[in-house]
Amino acid sequence: MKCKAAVAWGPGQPLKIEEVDVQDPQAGEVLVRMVATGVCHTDAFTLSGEDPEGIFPAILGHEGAGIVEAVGEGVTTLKAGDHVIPLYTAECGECKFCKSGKTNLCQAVRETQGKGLMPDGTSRFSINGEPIFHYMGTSTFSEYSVVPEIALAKVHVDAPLEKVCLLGCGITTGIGAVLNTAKVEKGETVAVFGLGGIGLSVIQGARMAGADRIIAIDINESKFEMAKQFGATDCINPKNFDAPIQQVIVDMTDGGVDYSFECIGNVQIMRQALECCHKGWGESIIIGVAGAGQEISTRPFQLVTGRVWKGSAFGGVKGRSQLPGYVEDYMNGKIEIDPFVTHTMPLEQINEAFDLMHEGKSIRTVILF
Ligand code: NAD
Ligand code: AHE
Ligand code: ZN
Ligand code: ZN
Repeated sequence: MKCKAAVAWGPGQPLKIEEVDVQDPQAGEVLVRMVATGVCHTDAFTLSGEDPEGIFPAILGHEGAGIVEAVGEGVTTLKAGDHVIPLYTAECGECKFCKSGKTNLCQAVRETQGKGLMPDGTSRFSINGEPIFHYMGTSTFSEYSVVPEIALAKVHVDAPLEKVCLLGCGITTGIGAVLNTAKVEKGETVAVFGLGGIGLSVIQGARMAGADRIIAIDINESKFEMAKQFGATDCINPKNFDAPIQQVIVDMTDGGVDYSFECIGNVQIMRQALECCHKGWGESIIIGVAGAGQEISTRPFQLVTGRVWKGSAFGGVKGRSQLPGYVEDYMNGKIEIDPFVTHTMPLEQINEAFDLMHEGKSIRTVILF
């Protein structure tokens, strides 16, 4: 079949709307008609050329929701008409990682996914016979995408796909990092660096966990109002202080926070986030994604004296088994999504969504197909 997709032809170039050929789903694969997709900073990161795994030409997008159009041979858990969220972290249930009980990082299709290919080593997308690469196994910036069965979460048929698409990455990542990775407890103190879709979701998660004090940090003060709405108790701009921000936070909190979260992708801020943690027990969770060649550093003494550095991917959430519950938590009012959708637009305007993000004017733009 043919459909419309936004193609990334090369690093730093605007996406171009093209008619692409989409091959039928093969064994174990599913054809999804996309209904909506968010635009996450990671899409911009890969488009910038900073992603060591970034390959072009590709169809980006990994925060989508859609409806199963057709299934390939041997697919048993999904059928045409099912409502689904594509997962960049699959869940096969059988690999060493899935069985470990220690991680959500299923590796069943990760290797080919990182090469922009389906598990059989080929692409389902082409233009004039030339392959176009998949992205994160999801390629949601396309009217139709082919996704492995094990990388689709079946969600409640009544859930509004133009909202729950954001559970395909940003909101789940933030809430999950608090509840699964950090395991924040009632009464604890949290610092959140970066107040985009991820940081605001961390704040939402921290409030759900019952954190007492939630310190929100950003250099764009227009983000503070929404941070407060989600539960931030203090909003600070590092530019307003002479002292390093980690020192400011340590002074504000009688020795440091119990947990901090880096939601920017800046290795200098990752250091600040670690060093604002309380001696003896404070944990810092890295969520932001940093470019090729970037490395983190701190004095080892920071760790010797009990601070802990951790990372979190997709909030530690196992997509097939746990994401349907997140969707239901949205439907029953436990998770907020609507305020995150600051803009909606058709696929043709997708480059404006990237502009809004870079200008700091959006939290999430949702592309409606
Ligand atoms: P975003 O662009 O919407 O938000 C980033 C925020 O950081 C903005 O509010 C910006 O003003 C702020 N910021 C930038 N530089 C700053 C600085 N020096 N000090 C303080 N604040 C600063 O991005 P997003 O979509 O929320 O994504 C955030 C990061 O999380 C990105 O690196 C993204 O790639 C990553 N991410 C990781 C995962 C994961 O599973 N680990 C999932 C989704 C996104
Ligand atoms: N490809 C990059 C790393 C990108 C990255 O860390 N991705 C996160 C999700 S970001 C979603 O917005 C992730 O889940 N990582 C785990 C994984 O298996 O990719 C690089 O540096 O090579
Ligand atoms: Zn993302
Ligand atoms: Zn697995």
